[in-house]
Amino acid sequence: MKSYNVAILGVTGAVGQTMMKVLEERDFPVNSIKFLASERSAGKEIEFKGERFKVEAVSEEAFEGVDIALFSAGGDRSKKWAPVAVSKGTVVIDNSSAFRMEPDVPLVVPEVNPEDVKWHRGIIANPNCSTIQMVVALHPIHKVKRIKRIVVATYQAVSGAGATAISDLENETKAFFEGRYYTPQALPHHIAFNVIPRIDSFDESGYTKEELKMINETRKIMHDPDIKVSPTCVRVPVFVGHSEVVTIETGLPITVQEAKELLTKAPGVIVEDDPANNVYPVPIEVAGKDDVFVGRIRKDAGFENGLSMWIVGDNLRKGAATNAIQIAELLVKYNLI
Ligand code: L14
Repeated sequence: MKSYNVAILGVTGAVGQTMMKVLEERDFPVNSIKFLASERSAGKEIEFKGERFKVEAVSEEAFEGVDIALFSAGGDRSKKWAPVAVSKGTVVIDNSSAFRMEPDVPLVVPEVNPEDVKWHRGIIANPNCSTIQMVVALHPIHKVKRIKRIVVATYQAVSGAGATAISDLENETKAFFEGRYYTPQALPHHIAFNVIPRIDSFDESGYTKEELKMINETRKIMHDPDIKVSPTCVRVPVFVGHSEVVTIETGLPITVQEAKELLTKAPGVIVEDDPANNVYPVPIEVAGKDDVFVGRIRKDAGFENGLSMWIVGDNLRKGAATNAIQIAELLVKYNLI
């Protein structure tokens, strides 16, 4: 079997670490691997498949001979290094928001629009975490019943905002019980025992960039510019796992039974829905898993053809690393590398 030279940029971050784990777990055909990061992290030791590696500082030469590079080092690093990697013949799968809305960059969720990888020109964008888990669950319904409108509120884990946000939640919690106050370093407010209705920065419309990503990326991935999305993105004191309250309005009538059947058959979706026995997904139990979990499926009381549900996914896995590795697997499957 053919195997590939792989690089990970941003390997020391929360998503980079998960990318490494998922490559191992899924036994991606790796011929060689290199771990790249900023000067600051260069020299750190990393273990992959029982072997020790040293993190290298990213440079132009580092991409020589690399078939696939997985990027998760933030938008600025992606803007700087993706064109360099592409000029060396590397295919970049980029987890930042830098290229997602570029018309010549496919934005791919393998359960939804796998064929879009075929028109890549060197860069394939990995969508935003909240968007990925939502479209995995909604696309199977959209295909049959045409979704006209989506109203969504997210409950997003701190790990989406990186290592410093994770330590904010830890340190604030400890400080709280010791009667001290810990000043948040990454998030705009105290997050322990709190919720914050802001993820990423605000724009002049009053929406945050995270919310605008949910609007625009959903349309691009589902190939439907007419879908209306009303998002509110909220940070909650959870370490891993984003949850979403989602209400949809469909063009064709849909029953709860039909929705459950569509979702039970859907790739990458697990229906956990037995309210009488307190069965519905919760982030602590979804963390560490690769599927998207759906529960609380019910007829919506406020829309004519309305359906409401609760969608939970591991933001570091399906929301980032797993989706990126699945894109790499598509490149192999379609013989594109
Ligand atoms: O656009 O702070 O992929 O939780 C997703 C996670 C932006 C930040 C993206 C967070 C990011 C977000």
